[in-house]
Amino acid sequence: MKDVLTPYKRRLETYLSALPLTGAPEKLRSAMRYSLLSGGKRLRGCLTLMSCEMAGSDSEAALPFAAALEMIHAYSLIHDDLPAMDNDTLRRGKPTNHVVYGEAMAILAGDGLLTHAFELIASSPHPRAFRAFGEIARAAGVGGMLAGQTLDVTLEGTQPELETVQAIHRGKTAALLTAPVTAGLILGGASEAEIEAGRAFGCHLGMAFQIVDDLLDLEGDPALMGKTLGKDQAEGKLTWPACVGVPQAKKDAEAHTRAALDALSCFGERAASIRELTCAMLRRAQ
Ligand code: GRG
Repeated sequence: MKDVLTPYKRRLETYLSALPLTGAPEKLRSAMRYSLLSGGKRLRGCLTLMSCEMAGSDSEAALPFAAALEMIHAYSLIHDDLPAMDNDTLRRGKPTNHVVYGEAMAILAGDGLLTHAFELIASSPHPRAFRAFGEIARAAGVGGMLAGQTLDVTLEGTQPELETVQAIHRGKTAALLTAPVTAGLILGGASEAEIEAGRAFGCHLGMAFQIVDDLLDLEGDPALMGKTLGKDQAEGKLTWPACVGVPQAKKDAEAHTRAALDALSCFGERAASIRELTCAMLRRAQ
């Protein structure tokens, strides 16, 4: 996964570290930068750039959108780690935002990253910026990531049903892995049929990604994952393996990966890097 992501990740890291976060008081700026620049695979940002290129365009103008998706992702992780949510103290191998800056500042840092993401893309002069903006806002919003998270926190401890877990994974995870693809394709000038193929791809990729995440919580290496593992089971989280068992969950992750690859067929050779990434994501250990 590292090899295919490295050139995109490098450009993204440079762009993110140089963001001025204009107007933010020093404490808020520091808390925002702490989580934004704490590593991570940068999948959402890289997928934005790669999808723009898959549409046949240069990805430079997609950089603010890639950065915005990483900012929204960082916000979701900060809030997800809060005592009122998952109450985690370790993320990407480092103390979580609220452990370092306190709960109030962590909430503000999350809010700051979310709103600044939209400030950033609102200033893009790209002719299709507004449509890409909509894709990202819907994915992060009440019918996307927040819907999944709401089900996740309200149904914790209930009997796992596959349909419910599907809805949680689709909202909580797949939405924010689909938006980079559709936004990148829109910015790159893809056709409507290609954008819809990208949507199907992103949705299957996101499902496979979260099923693997559920499996890693059971079988992964905490040092590689950089967070406390085993909490899903202990806290009665509605996960894929809790519903269907570990062997079937592995088969389902493979099936979603195959469906994701199939959805890319209309892109031919232009999808070579994204295909490689998709296969690597199934085998990931972190
Ligand atoms: C608004 C109060 C409030 C909270 C929002 C929306 C939300 C809380 C949380 C989102 C849910 C969430 C964190 C889903 C998990 C998705 C997931 C598997 C994240 C980890 O992604 P990776 O592995 O992380 O790409 P890295 O560290 O590599 O960036």
